[in-house]
Amino acid sequence: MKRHYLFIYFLLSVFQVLASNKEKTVAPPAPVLPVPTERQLAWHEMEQYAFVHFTTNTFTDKEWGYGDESPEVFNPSSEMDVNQWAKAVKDAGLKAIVLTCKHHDGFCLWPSQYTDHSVKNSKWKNGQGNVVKDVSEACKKYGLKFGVYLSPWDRNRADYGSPSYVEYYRNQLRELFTAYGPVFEMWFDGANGGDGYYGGAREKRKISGATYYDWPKTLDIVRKMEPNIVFFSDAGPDVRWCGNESGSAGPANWNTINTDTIYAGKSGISPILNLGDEKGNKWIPAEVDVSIRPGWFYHAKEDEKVKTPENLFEIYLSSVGRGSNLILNIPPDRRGLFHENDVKSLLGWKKMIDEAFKTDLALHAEVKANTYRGSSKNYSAANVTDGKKETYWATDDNISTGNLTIELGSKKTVKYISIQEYIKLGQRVKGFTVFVWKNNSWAEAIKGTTIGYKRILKIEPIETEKVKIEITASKACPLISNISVY
Ligand code: FUL
Repeated sequence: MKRHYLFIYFLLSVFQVLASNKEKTVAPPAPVLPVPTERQLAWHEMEQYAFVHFTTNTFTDKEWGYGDESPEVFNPSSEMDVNQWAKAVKDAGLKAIVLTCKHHDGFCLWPSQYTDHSVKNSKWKNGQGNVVKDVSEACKKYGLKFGVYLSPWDRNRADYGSPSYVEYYRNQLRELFTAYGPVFEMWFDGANGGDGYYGGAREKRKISGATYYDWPKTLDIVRKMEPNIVFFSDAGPDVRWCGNESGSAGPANWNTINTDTIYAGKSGISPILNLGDEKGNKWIPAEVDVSIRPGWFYHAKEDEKVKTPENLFEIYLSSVGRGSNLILNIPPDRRGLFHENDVKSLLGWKKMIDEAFKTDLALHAEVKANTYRGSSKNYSAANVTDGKKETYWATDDNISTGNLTIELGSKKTVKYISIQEYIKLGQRVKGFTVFVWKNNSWAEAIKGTTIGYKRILKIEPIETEKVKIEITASKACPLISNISVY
């Protein structure tokens, strides 16, 4: 009897060795270039964060200060509380705050040693306050990341347009990055409107955006201080603008663009930035910037124009739901607080997201694929519902289509489907269709093009027991890391 057991044990061990050898023999897919860097991957996973626009404009009721504002006008009340901002941001499920440390008017929210045009000459806290320090500390307290917006265009500086201004700008970056880090993202605004105060000159100045700032050198200085930072600007180098300020990434959204094409066609770049470029040679994903109000800065007259939770939910679907990150601006008011209406909308929005995506009906559900790479379980269908981001379903190299059927166990109401590609090895999928099981056959629910980091599809609500995702076109063998059904 004992020998019998030993023999079975022996057979099982042999089988296990053979099976594990078999897994090892199936090579992983080769990357489809370009692929994201580690810091870009970390950025993708953040999905959404807050923008905060605050400066003298808040007190002069402007969107773009001319640069001649007296620092004295910056005077939030004693109620000012950056922890209220951070708490609202955290409660809304946002992961960071990017602060306008200096907007186009040149006023600095920290007491920079390189200018008098800052909080140190404001009435606020008798010139002893420091908004940048306070916000970076509040972020740490609430477990949020901190980001810096420092407008390259400066309508206050007399030397704007000459080389000394570029040195001034770099000195300010050194100040900010040594005192208030870590900084996850640096936001370089592309606006260069021309006219301004410029130390009293009150004239129009034109610079060449491509050469004046000598960006490679500036980025190098910052990267040395903050190696993991991502740089946002119209065209990267880490993150690109989505081409509009209305809250929507492209219906097809490639994380890749070809920067040569962008600079060549400067005037018509918005569509390229919005859609990306399937043949792009650089990984530069899109960020969607939009304000919760019509303006970027607080204006009392817009108190009743705050976007509703429903508006924000639609924006979420057309940004995060299209594989972009969302940066949502919430401008503090003259008290130095997020206005009640804004906080109410934020929380209402969070509630809608929580309700819509509360239960992933596909988590650990049974999945079947019509094909999978080398018949190896390393690449099998079960990887898309195991809740792990490092596992994925893949096909053989010569196969660029395939389908995955998710069994929900019983009839469930389905409203949303979320699909994620394993982007570490490049963005691949060019076309897909979602089907639902209806009246004993497959009915098309929705069609799409790109997937990328995440694609959330809203479908006509249906009671169904299974959902099928058909990949209809892909640059190379498709790699799907996750499918969720809600
Ligand atoms: C634009 C700026 O001109 C606006 O004032 C705002 O800061 C927005 C985020 O970017 O280019």
